[in-house]
Amino acid sequence: MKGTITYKILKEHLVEGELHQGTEIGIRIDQTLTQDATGTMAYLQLEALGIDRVHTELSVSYVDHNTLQGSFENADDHRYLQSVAARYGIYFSRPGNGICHQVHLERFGVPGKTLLGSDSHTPTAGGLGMLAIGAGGLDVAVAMAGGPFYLAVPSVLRVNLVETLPPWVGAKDIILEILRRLSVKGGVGRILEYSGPGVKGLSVPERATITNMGAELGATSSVFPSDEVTFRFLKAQGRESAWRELSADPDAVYDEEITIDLSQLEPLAACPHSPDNVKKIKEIGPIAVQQVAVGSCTNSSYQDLRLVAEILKGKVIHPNVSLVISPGSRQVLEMLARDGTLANLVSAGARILECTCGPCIGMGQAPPSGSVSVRTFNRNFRGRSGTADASVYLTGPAAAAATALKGVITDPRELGDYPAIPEQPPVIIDDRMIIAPPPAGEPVAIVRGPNIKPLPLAEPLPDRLELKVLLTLEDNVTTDLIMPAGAKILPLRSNIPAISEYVFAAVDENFAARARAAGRSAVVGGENYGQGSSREHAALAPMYLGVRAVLAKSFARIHRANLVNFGILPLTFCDAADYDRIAPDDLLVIDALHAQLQNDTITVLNETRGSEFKVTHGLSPRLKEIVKAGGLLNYTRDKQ
Ligand code: MIC
Ligand code: SF4
Repeated sequence: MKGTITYKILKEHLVEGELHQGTEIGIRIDQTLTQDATGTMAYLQLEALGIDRVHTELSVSYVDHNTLQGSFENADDHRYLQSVAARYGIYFSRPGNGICHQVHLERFGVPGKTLLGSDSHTPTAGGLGMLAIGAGGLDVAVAMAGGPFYLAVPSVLRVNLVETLPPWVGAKDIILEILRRLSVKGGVGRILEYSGPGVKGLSVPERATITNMGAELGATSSVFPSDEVTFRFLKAQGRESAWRELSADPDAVYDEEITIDLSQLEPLAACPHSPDNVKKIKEIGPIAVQQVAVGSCTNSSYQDLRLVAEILKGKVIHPNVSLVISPGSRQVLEMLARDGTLANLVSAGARILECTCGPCIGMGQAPPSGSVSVRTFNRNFRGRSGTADASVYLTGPAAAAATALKGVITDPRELGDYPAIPEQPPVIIDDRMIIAPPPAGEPVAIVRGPNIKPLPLAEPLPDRLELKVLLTLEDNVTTDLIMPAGAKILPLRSNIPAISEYVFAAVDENFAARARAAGRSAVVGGENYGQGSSREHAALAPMYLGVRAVLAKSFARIHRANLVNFGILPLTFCDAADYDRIAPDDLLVIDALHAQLQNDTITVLNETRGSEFKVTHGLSPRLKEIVKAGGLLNYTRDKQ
């Protein structure tokens, strides 16, 4: 990876280990971000770490997910987050100010710096040339406390962009094409580094659409060079002093390479229920649509919404379609409002929502039963919209607007000539909805609502485990399946006992009761177990219910790290065929576990079937100690 942007940034931040692919390194984290749905846990953990003030160059706490206030919980959490931010020296982006990734891009991102965020789409800032990584809240808390972030050195995949995009084809189509080629697990263990002559034609928000959805590939991160386009973006934001040039050396060594000829791309859509189920829109056919949603951290920039408005201008949406728009930030919304674009959207029939994640995480606007929803978002997992039997298609903003007009999934090229988009007005810079922390030493009281319950800790890892198998699951299990989100469950994010009742609820509504009855238990999965969100609740809540091991064919990076952080063993089958030889209710026994952890493989006895099989743990010496201690908090506390 010598000479790549990835290598340069990792090298500048290396504090432990060596840069050899696959080995564990520790890097210094310059900036952190959290959002409210993961933030309450992250800050409870930060409090437990017992520091006085954050050690990062910059830490920002955003409120953008849990913004419907149907009851007191979310509002209480916002107040807790505001007070804890002031207490520890963290900037607080108030509810309404925007989606964390969009605001971070606009106001805080710096090329060449490292950013760790408790949200899987943190790599959005890679569009600015940052090395931005998503992680569990506990890892982010440790980074805020000045600790390194540990990761296995990824391989670097060069994505060579050549030629230019045709009219009506956008950045979303580029990343959908990559998802089509590589699949939702194609990025695991990799950083995607963009280069080639096609890069300069992409604006920073377009680049950010692409790096954002690197999360859907399972990639550790995605990064663009920092060039003149980056400079112009930062200058427009009044932040040109943050710019530095960053590009790969001409003789940079990449581990792999793919080339995308932009001129050959067509409008694409990810079909239900996976972001890699990508087809050309013209081949999907005119399926009737009941909802179109524009926004999310993928496609909610001024540029995206302006395009939608130009397409809708003077027209009105189809009578069977509800069009909802959630702008990415207050900056975007204010610009749209001041230049009249907002009026065009409203007049076309758009329902304007807050500048938040909103429908993307099922926080309102669940589509009707059995309906089709076309969204400019990044995830279309079954049930995530809040409607179990809805079918969600992911497209770019042009296709979404065309679909809203026609009432059926529409290739935007059917609209004729691409609209003339006027020059973007000057960016409105107003940070008054971002509250800077008071100077160090000023007393701040932390305000805790009754929904905030203490953090449960796991017991240290016993030497003998008897585990009842609760579920055997397919490939690509998402964290949305393990720990669902949505308007009803998200307000319980600060209350593990309450939220744990919903673990795997879509698979088995008695899961929590069965887990409690089993005492210690295990879950079995296929490939890429735990893809998607960084929510550590998908590890923490099962741990609270007694799950002590997950056996799978392979794991998604962030979820695997979260399992270890909460004392759950992530075990990989040595022979994938053993997956077929386990059934729910089997009793698995692991003897002399501590000694076995010293070896590469562990022998598991399936007592129910009288058979034995082998698994690997792949844990570094540090991770072994963490899992033995019953998680990272115990481990850190024991070391103090
Ligand atoms: C998501 O898109 O699934 C989320 C909600 O932003 C999550 C974080 C969470 O579950 O709070 C993510 O992507 O990490
Ligand atoms: Fe929010 Fe959706 Fe982005 Fe997650 S993917 S941060 S829920 S907008």
